[in-house]
Amino acid sequence: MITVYSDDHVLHDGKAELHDGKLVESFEMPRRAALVLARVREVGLGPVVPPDALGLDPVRRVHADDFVDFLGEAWDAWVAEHGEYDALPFTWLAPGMRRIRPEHIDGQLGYYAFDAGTPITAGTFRAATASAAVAATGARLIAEGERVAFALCRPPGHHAGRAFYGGYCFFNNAAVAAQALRDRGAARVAVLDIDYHHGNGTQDIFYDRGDVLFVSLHADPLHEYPYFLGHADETGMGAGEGATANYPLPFGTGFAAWAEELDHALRRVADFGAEALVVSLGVDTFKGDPISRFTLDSPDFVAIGQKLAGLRLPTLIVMEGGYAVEAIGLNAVNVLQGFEATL
Ligand code: SP5
Ligand code: ZN
Repeated sequence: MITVYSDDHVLHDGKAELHDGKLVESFEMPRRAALVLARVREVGLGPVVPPDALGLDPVRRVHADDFVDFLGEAWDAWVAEHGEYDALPFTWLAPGMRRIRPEHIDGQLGYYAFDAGTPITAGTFRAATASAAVAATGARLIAEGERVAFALCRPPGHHAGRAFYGGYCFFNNAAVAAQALRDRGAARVAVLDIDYHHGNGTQDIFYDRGDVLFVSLHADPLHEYPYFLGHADETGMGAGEGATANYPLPFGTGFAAWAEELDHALRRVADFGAEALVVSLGVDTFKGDPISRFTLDSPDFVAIGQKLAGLRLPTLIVMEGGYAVEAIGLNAVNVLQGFEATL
């Protein structure tokens, strides 16, 4: 299996996030991708290739121009106002306020962000652009005939919507890949999101589209971040009616119950008639994850890979979350090895 990877991810290195009322060290850190890459090499998964030089073209296919431009300019605007310390928003729109884009950077951060856990740093824009290119390059490999590929994206993407960022995500790598597959001729594409958290950004991007199915298994938003999307009654709108499916699950969900829901989700993907599959792979469903409350164990990730391969679709696996850093390489690559063993 080919892995697409860029060293540029290290340029995004947030210092802190607001967590339980305190500013704590960011859970999302460069070591995550380094350890996944190290495990890819350790098991001899296959070649590791750099992304194509794509710039922002694949990003602009799924994100609003003003949002992309904002991320490109935010760091300089922030530094001019406050100096070289990570940019975090402190205020947001409440209902009844007006969605007019502020001219001050502090207001713009609240306008485009939806949490206080996603710092913008000096290299964030370059890292996020490279991460999206990793996903788009993976999509090209699939479109050119690879049965499966791994996009080792960092920063992750599934919380980033058409015109918002948050949840450690800036550009939506999985959405970029799904759109790239559409643009390269796949009539119908499915995105299956198995990160612990709901992929609210991906759902936002494809909610009114019938050509891209979004299916997600995640902790129930009544109890877990991102709280305001991911309920079972969200099924799409307009041309996209019926092309979104959410499977919210309770705290404490273990592999047996989780896998049963995965089987339902896989059936949805098969019934949709997708020509290609994008998997948003978060391994924050792991029992040792510091911010999550499912109890999957490392060998379970092999079984997940086997189940994914059972769809027999050209598949791009895109890295999302996973914060038990010492186990992230084992868990993520277990999925890839399980997939490959089933080919
Ligand atoms: C890509 C991805 O996995 N993003 C996740 C972002 C989660 N950020 C907020 C986490 C809040 C966790 N709250 C746990 C409360 C424990 N006391
Ligand atoms: Zn997550």
